[in-house]
Amino acid sequence: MTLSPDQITQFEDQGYLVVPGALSPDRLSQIHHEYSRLLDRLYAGWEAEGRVSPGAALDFWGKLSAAYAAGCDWFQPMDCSLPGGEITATTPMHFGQAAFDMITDPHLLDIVEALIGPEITSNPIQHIRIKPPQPQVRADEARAHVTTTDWHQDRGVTLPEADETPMITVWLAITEVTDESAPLQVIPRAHRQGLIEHCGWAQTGIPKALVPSAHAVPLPCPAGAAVIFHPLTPHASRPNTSNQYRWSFDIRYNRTGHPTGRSQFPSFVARSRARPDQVLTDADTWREMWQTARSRLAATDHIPIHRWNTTSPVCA
Ligand SMILES: O=C(O)CCC(=O)C(=O)O
Ligand SMILES: [Fe+2]
Repeated sequence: MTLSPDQITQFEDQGYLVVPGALSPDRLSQIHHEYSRLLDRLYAGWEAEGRVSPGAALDFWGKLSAAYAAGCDWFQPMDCSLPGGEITATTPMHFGQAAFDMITDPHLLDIVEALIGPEITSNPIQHIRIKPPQPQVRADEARAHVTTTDWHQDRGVTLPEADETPMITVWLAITEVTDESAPLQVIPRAHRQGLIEHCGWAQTGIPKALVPSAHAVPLPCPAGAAVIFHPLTPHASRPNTSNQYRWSFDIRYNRTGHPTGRSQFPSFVARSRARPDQVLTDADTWREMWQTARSRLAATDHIPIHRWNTTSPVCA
């Protein structure tokens, strides 16, 4: 699957593009299977510790809900990244075969190639997001991976060294996303206006006064769709007012040889015409790269993941 000239023009003009069917039904079922097995293992551990009631009768969603209500965190153990905050030698994370196969899916890479060329690095800024129906979300929940996401540009969550890096975000709907189930929303064409000031609040975000949110467009989409957007496109997510979970991944790619903006985390070459021998094809190596980074980062001072603070007048 590659992009048509019209799709490329839409991306360049509007700063985003929705591509239904970017992930095949097989790919989606591999993801469901891998993460169900992972959650089964996590849940069995919490059950053994007496923190949750027996889960034998619960499906994936039932286990997520029961664990969340019991205060057991599944987000970080399922995330394909280390946290932006404190990292220890045992911070949980997940780098499995299905996640690797999704990131290196040739159909996705064809789409990416149409936008940034054939020398493609898998950028380490990547997350799973699993958003429960809003009434289940704790009032003090601030993580943009579990509750609503504040307005931001992805360039606002990378370090300035990557400001010139050709890079795109690929947001992938694993479940169907409706108008009610926390669709991503974007501001078309705003990527042409450059980097907007952000504040380093609980979530890194653009102050309300600087977001032209009257122009926001929600992007409901079927499972398997990709929303591709420019690093300067302001985006946010709506609350999940449906009674279904909303599950997505957001992964990023940059042109090889340019800074990723989070160099303390490992990146890898996902495609190369110039140096095909450099392409990583092995999920185990990918996992080991993150384990090595975790050991190194657990032993060093915290490295900030963005440039903002809260002392700017716009953050007041
Ligand atoms: O899915 C969300 O809530 C936000 C996603 C996001 O910020 C991103 O994909 O860059
Ligand atoms: Fe984002």
